[in-house]
Amino acid sequence: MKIEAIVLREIHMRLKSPFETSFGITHDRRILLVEVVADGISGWGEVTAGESPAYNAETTDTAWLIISDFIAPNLLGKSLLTASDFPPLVAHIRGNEMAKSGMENALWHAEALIKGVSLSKLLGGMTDEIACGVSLGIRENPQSLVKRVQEELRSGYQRIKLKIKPGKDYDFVAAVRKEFPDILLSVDANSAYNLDDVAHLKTFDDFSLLMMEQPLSWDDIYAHCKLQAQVKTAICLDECIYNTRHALAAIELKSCRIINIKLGRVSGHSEAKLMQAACRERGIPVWCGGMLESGIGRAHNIAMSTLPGFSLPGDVSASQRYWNEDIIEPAVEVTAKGTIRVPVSPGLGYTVKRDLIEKITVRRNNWMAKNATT
Ligand code: OSB
Ligand code: MG
Repeated sequence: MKIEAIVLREIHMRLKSPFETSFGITHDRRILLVEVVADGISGWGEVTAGESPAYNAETTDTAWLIISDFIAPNLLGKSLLTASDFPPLVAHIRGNEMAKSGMENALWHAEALIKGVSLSKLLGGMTDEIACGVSLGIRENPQSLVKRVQEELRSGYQRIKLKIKPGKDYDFVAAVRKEFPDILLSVDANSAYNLDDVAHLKTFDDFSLLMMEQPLSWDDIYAHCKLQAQVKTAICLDECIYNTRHALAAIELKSCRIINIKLGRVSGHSEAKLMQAACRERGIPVWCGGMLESGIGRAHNIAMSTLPGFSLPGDVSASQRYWNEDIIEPAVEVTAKGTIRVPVSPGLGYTVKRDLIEKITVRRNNWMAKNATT
């Protein structure tokens, strides 16, 4: 794959309804899309950084800078045998996983198109449909949350995850559990608690939760081992795990019993593949997290979720839960039994709506190799 051109775009998309987590409320997404042209073929990737450095250290703007100053100029004009040749090219850049992931995943998409296979197949995916759950933002009161849960269950979703924060936790989960005693239910605190809250966090053992996601500090694997030893509920790590070394440390310390893999957080498909394999070998289930992605990031998540380690329903759900109009065609749809059918056509299996993307692009950077054909 000869890298002939790279286009970095920022698009703006308004969420159908605001999404509240313990670290803030998101109304509008500022999303970076990476387009890589290799051998005349365009591959697309999405940078999943947030607008502020609240989930992790990256933001839309830091990723713009890292890609523009360090990643794109370094990649342009190079010839890669496969997308998995990309990580060594950016190994000298510390952190900035989401910036790297946007570029790496665009290369995987291009490679799948060039080879004429689906991205799922190229990655080594094994299934033709994936199990879906939803992540529900923090609500005003327990009753309105129960109503939302009811709606999502009617749509077929197989697992409900509730966002929680101090003061909006126990009563909300209790109300949902009382109404739906048998559903797969989990909670996600996005690092809103600390070890002084152990007694409080223990009370969640009442609810037979599938898991409690990232209750403690975003960078503290050790604190989670102290907590996991004292609660029955399985802890799932999200924010703490950037690479397979972190996953192995967390597993060995018994800091968690489940891991959430997000492509952006782990720097792309190559590392995600390694991580799910390492977890699978050790009997640790993984699932695919979400970052309020556009259709491009969503399609990458679907392909990744077909790898054999992904044994629990993920947070990847229908486009129409987020957007009035998604930037891929068809939009991502969920079946009545709460699954997404994995496309079998080459590449992502969805068409990128270039015209719509142009309309919502607010800035762009282009790199063109000197002797490029396109
Ligand atoms: O922790 O999983 C998270 C959204 C933004 C930042 C962090 C998280 C989330 C979600 C939403 O839970 C998942 C989605 O529906 O995309
Ligand atoms: Mg999470």
